[in-house]
Amino acid sequence: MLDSPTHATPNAQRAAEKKTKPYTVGSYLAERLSQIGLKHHFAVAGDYNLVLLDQLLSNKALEQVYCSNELNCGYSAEGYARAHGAAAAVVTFSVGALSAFNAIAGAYAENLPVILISGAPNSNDRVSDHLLHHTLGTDDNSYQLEMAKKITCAAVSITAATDAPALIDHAIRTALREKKPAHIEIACNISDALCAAPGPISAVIVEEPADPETLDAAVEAAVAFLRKKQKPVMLIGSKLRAAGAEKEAVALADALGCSVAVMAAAKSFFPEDHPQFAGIYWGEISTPGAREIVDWSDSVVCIGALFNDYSTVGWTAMPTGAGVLTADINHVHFEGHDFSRIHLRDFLAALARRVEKRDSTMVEFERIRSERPMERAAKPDAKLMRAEIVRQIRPLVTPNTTVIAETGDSWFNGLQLMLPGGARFEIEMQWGSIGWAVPATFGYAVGAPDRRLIALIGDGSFQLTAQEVAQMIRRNLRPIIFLINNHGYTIEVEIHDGPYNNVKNWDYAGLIQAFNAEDGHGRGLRATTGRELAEAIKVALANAQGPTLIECVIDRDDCTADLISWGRQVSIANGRAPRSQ
Ligand code: DPX
Ligand code: MG
Repeated sequence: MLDSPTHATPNAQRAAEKKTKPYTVGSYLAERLSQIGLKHHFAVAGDYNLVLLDQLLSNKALEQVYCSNELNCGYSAEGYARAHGAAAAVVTFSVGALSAFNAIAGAYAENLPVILISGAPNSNDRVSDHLLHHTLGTDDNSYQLEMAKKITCAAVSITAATDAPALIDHAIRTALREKKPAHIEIACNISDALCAAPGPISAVIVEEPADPETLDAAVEAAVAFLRKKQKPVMLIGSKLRAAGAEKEAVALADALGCSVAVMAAAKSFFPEDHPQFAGIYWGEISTPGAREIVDWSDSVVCIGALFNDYSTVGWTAMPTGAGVLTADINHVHFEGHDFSRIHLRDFLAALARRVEKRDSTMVEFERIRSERPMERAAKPDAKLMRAEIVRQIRPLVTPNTTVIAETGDSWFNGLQLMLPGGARFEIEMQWGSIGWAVPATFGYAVGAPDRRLIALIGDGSFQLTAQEVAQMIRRNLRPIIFLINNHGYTIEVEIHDGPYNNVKNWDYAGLIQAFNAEDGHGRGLRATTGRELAEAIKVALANAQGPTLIECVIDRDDCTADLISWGRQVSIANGRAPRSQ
């Protein structure tokens, strides 16, 4: 994990090699990626990046992992960054990079430092009027860089070896600091050109400087704010992980003793087995008691929270007013105060040392808490239903499990799973691009090979990026994919239905056989009853050599109650009439 960087190469032999070995632009980049803790990079070949790929291969601490297309390559890197803290994807110019951009924009929205590296035309062609392949057919090839600037925190183009070290360091440094993607374009004739050797990595892993005086003032003001409150709750949002502040949030919870609710996109960022965990706050579809306790409170400490139309259930549920203290990655504001240039981690830790106990929301939550009724076991040969799928997945979630939930009703199914301490949950809720989950699961599995991965993916989403199951097979990775085949885009059905929400059926189990070809060990199974599902799960758990896909066949409208309620509110929000001028 990058959180505890390996700071790569502390052995004397490599240090000595570094002094003597000549560096090229490509091997410099590889060394930097390795120094920041990466063990893999994802790649799709193309003539503009072949020499670069050779250079990256020359670094034995970094393994090259191949993807079926560049969109999947971007998502795979995004998934790896979730498991490992950061990631890199290497693609070819334009036809490759533009496909990857969807995933890179997703990494921006999801606060993940993914470095997109693209081969680029020969530097001589930059300043000539030559027309080049894989381009728009005009003589201006700057469009890729210009587009990348909109969806990354740093985008650089390297056309001279002497510029490479500074530009590469700038891109990587900015991505790590801001937890956002960066873009590095390298002219194809520059990748193997000699350049300076990398200096100490401490020049690259540099945090935004914080201001200790502002931190003191912010903590002082927050202590005074909380002293006046009797009933605070904490609300954990998805930016908590990007801020590297999960432990500090627990410390603050322990000190305050109040109820702690999480937002859906932050599931698993606060331990669900913590005694103060009060469930998921998500407006009318909150877990039982979570909305009530937030509504009952007199102050909400929002930590890394991100409120959008989805997370507020169509703008129907969002803590507002004088009782809200907003603590963001580098910024805290509340009740007439606004403090920037501080780190959330430091703020939470210092606040935890200073606050007085305020546990009345916990006392009240104990009174009102109720558990959602658990699904009752279905008759073994009854037609398979969604609730039975969730019931059978529950016991699979161990402390070593990561659940990956694709956009669709899989979000709501996944959110219903209870996580024992150590279990993780991944959701791409801000970007919400269907097709994310298969390659993100692949990338996550590469980054965390010892974890059990359970992916919940709808039929419509699966069809976008199904090929990456073949890469799981290629590397003998063992995720279990529950492919929920409800024959359509059910989430859209519940928002607004029409013929466009029907999906062409596939033989999903048969597809795995096709991906296996002559040497794969993937298993594809189809379950239409609870008994078949239980049997398929046994096969999955016994499959030690490859992924298992279990197609779970259910009715088109067999969805969570949460999706129905949420879909209705989102539909109302989408349908608001234009304001008259
Ligand atoms: C769309 C969505 O089958 O899941 O559970 O049946 O809804 P459910 P499926 O995977 O269908 C997904 C579908 C079409 N969203 O319901 S959520 C619009 C959309 C998107 N991303 C991209 N294109 C379209 N979210 C890339
Ligand atoms: Mg579906």
